[in-house]
Amino acid sequence: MPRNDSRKLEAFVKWFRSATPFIHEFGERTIVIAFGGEVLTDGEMMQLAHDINVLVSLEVRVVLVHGTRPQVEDQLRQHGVAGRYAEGRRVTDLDALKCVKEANGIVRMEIEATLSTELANSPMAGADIRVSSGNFITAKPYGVRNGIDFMHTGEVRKVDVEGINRRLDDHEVVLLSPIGFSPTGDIFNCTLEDVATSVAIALKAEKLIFLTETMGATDSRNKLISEITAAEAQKLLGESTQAEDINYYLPAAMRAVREGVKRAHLISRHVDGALLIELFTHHGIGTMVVLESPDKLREATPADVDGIMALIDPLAERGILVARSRESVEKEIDRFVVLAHEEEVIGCAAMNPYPGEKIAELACLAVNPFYRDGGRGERILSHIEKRAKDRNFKSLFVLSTQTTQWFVERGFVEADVRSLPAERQARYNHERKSRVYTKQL
Ligand code: 1C4
Repeated sequence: MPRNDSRKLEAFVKWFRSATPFIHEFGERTIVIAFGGEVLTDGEMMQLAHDINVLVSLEVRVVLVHGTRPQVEDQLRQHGVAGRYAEGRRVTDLDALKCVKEANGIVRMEIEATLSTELANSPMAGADIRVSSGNFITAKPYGVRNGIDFMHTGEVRKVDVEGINRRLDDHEVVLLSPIGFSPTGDIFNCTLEDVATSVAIALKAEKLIFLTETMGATDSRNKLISEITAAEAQKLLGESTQAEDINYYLPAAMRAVREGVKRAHLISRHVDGALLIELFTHHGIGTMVVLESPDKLREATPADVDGIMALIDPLAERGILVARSRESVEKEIDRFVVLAHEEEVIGCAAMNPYPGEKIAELACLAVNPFYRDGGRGERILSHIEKRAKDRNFKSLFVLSTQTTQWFVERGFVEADVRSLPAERQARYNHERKSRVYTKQL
């Protein structure tokens, strides 16, 4: 076998095994996936169907909620009806309602057709997905707001949980349109995010996933945020500019996690396989919204020594960290803090005090490679800075060979070895030639 192929196979086996915990986690759980009508107009429905097929084959209970905005716009144009929006919602008069009904019929049929594909030599071979739709959503009128009568625009009033669960128990995929019915027989045009969120909450779903135009929510430097709590997201919306659809989906995700959905995700609809990457890899691809961060920063205990060693040994081997014996870590465990992700140690650092000089050293800083670039390193650093400040230290220093820039970007300035406490100077390894950086607190 050519060497390249054997490498690819090794990577495949490694990936498949690493996905096993996620497969265990999601089997028989409910996942609600919401996507705009653009997925169909842009020809992305088949790739989404491939991912849905994988989930169904793993016995995930899948609920799909589709949008129809481009299709409704198309119907309005064809029928010469002027579309009206207020407060970010469509005002649905009787003419618009006709277009909404036609658009929903078209979209639903196209999705059902795509999910029915079973072509040999394609990922859909032998798929046999059964799709179920129905009057699962009861809606009420959005009403008259600020003098605007929204007419047939509605809001979700009730979700037929039992009806949906019966279909899911029968291993069917439930497909919902952004439409609700009233006990008086009226039809209401609802928003995709309202239907998806209400359904995810009512079903106590494991996950609510929105497929978005961009990669997800971004911070003030326009960098993707991979994980955010509902409270942080609230603050972010007040302080930053997000892509248009994120302004709808992020509040919906916040509402979902505040009302019992475990996690909500915003992931790009343009990346082939985004759904699988988000669900079956450690790092994911988009923004995950949680009620509380599963990462807990806390003082280390002797039970964390194994986790710390697993984290720092590979870095010491590469010369990034100084090698430490298990015994030395055990002995100095009360100097360490750890960042634990549901009991797994994914980050650590130690603070070595020099009380005579009122100076402290930040040492042994590491974050598990799977969890990097999510602000965790900075969180640990801030914690150590606070710890040092609380103990009346004047400054914090670090020794580093390969991470100098990271500290400079966080307010550290280069200093001379001679500025270190005498005791630390005596232990300075002149062969290693680490550079010294310091920060006033
Ligand atoms: N240089 C510059 N930037 C870097 C970087 C590096 N080596 N590594 C990551 N970054 C950037 C990323 O590109 C990203 O940039 P962006 O996209 O935000 O512009 C940003 O940092 C990510 O920051 P974050 O807050 O999300 O941080 P995390 O990724 O969660 O964690 C660590 C950052 C540096 C902690 C992480 O990359 C890591 O674990 N790296 C390997 C270990 C490491 O380098 N630790 C710091 C060692 S210096 C040693 C000891 O043993 O006591 C050596 C002592 C001696 O004598 O030499 C220390 C302190 O532990 N000293």
